[in-house]
Amino acid sequence: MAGKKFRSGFVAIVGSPNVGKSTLMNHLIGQKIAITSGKPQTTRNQIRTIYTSDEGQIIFLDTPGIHKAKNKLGEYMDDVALETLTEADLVLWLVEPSDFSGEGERYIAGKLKTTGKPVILVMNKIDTVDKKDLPGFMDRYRRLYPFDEIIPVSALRSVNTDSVLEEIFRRLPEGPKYFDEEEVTDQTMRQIASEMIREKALRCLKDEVPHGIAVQILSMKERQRTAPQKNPEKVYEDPDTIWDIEAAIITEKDSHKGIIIGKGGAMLKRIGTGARLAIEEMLGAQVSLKLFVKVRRDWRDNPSLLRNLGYDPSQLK
Ligand SMILES: Nc1nc2c(ncn2[C@@H]2O[C@H](COP(=O)(O)OP(=O)(O)OP(=O)(O)O)[C@@H](O)[C@H]2O)c(=O)[nH]1
Ligand SMILES: [Mg+2]
Repeated sequence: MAGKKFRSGFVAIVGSPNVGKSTLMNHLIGQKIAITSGKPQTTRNQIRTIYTSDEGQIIFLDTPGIHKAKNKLGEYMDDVALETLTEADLVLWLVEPSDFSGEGERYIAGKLKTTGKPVILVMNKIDTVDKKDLPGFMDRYRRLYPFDEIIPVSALRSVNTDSVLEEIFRRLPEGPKYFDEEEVTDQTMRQIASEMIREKALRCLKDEVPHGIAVQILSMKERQRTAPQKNPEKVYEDPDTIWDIEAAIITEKDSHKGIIIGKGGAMLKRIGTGARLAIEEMLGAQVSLKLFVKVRRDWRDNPSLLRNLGYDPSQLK
């Protein structure tokens, strides 16, 4: 009997900010690679992750939420998302369950039309609405665009997410295994560590402060443990290694610097502890994390600072 065809391809995940793109991608690959938060504009760059099974290989391309940009960083983020469409064999367009499709949705639909790529509409967060409203919401979107498929899911509660994988595989061409199956992402440990610090800052800080921050890893080095563990009850995969990480949280305003540090340093400590635990989990080893706060006025509009922080327009095609 002939074996089943191996299918592979690139799948872009696009949509408005905060609809759950990164949550869905992490869930589908079964690992947390992209950071997530309840605040819009969490993802700032394209993040590739790789899902490999007997059936085939999917390279997911998570993107920043498409929005009305207010600064160069925002423009860069929109460009990243739109550029990603050109790389994809298939597009997952994520929306929230509602019958409201506004200006943002029409804009995205227009862009998708020009690519001519197959598009699956994923209606996420269905745990937040009454089931009986879903057919109406889906009909409304069906009229907006000729989707190949519409799939209602809840990424957070793992509802119907397997059918996303099934429907993707049904549409991918026969193809090679582009990456080794142990390979899960294109992100370096340094990038993930930096993002984990930003995630904790996003989650701990309020209002406009988190949008104006960036994280820069100043150094990240491993060394051999020489003294016994101070907290012997904690079990690390690699107990003999300690990672020393120094990172700066960049902010735009002096007033924000004060908020990030907090009373007696309490906020920075909270961000640092949360980030350290997440990085320890990722590295499977003890981490010593030193965090600083630096003010760089208008970094979000400063091309050379943007480049320095990894938001490089010249990397786009
Ligand atoms: N109730 C519910 N919340 C969800 C679901 N999926 C994601 N969320 C939440 O929605 C928020 C945004 O999730 P993200 O994954 O960061 O959204 P995103 O689309 O990647 O956002 P950007 O990167 O800012 O464009 C987080 O608080 C998630 O926990 C879901 O299925 N149900
Ligand atoms: Mg995201």
